Amino acid sequence: MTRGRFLTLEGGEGAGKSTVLETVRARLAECGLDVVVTREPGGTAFGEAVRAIVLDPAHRAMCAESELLLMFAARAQLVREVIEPALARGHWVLSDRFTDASYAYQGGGRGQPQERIADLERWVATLRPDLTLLLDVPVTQGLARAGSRGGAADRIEGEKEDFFERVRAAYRQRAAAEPARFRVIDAAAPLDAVQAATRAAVDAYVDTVEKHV
Ligand code: Z5A
Repeated sequence: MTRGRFLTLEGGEGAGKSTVLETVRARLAECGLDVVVTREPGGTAFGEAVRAIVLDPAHRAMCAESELLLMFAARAQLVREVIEPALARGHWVLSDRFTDASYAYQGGGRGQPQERIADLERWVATLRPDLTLLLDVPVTQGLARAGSRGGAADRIEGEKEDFFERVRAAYRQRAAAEPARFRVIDAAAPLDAVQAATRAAVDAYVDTVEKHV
């Protein structure tokens, strides 16, 4: 059986990942692929419990090291319990965030050294996505969108604008360093244009995979 492929969606606050996730899932299903959708932090009972802890504003005293380790604890569980078994079954896995988010948020945002994150990656989650769609939007625009949804900000959403500027810069650096894996989507555009660009990127990737099987 052919191993499945691993696709991830990344982006800053309010970039539109949750909205576009369904577009990607639907497109893959139209291509006749079995798709498993998941998210980080989360995606397992353990990971969802970790998510509740890391996003809870009551834990404002959480230090950057604890935050980084918790992200990787949830990731280790997700890889073993969900992602690897699904890929082995030949299913395609679509995840709302993965390790790039740790480089962007804990690395760029919190200033954790890249090498420390790379060590954790080598230890618990060597798996690399086959394709990563980065929804890139200017920080003020993304924050305005996220704010318009209403509701209380979680522990990370409550960070200041300069934190999200560093997150965005880290994402863009990663995309520039790995152009074969990343597709950067202009998420500042109207939603129908973002969805069209997303579908085009997914179609092009599925075409290349089909040519090689
Ligand atoms: N995190 C971390 O720090 N380290 C890690 O390793 C990992 C995660 C894995 C939870 O992630 C938090 O965990 C996240 C990073 C951290 N913290 N933050 N901030 P999450 O993905 O669950 O949460 P999120 O980033 O806060 O997602 P979000 O705010 O829900 O953003 P989104 O999913 O990208 O946006 P959306 O809900 O699809 O869209 C926002 C609104 O904008 C909504 O009303 C849409 O209708 C609207 N929208 C979307 N696109 C458009 C366009 N193109 N035009 C106009 N309006 C639009």
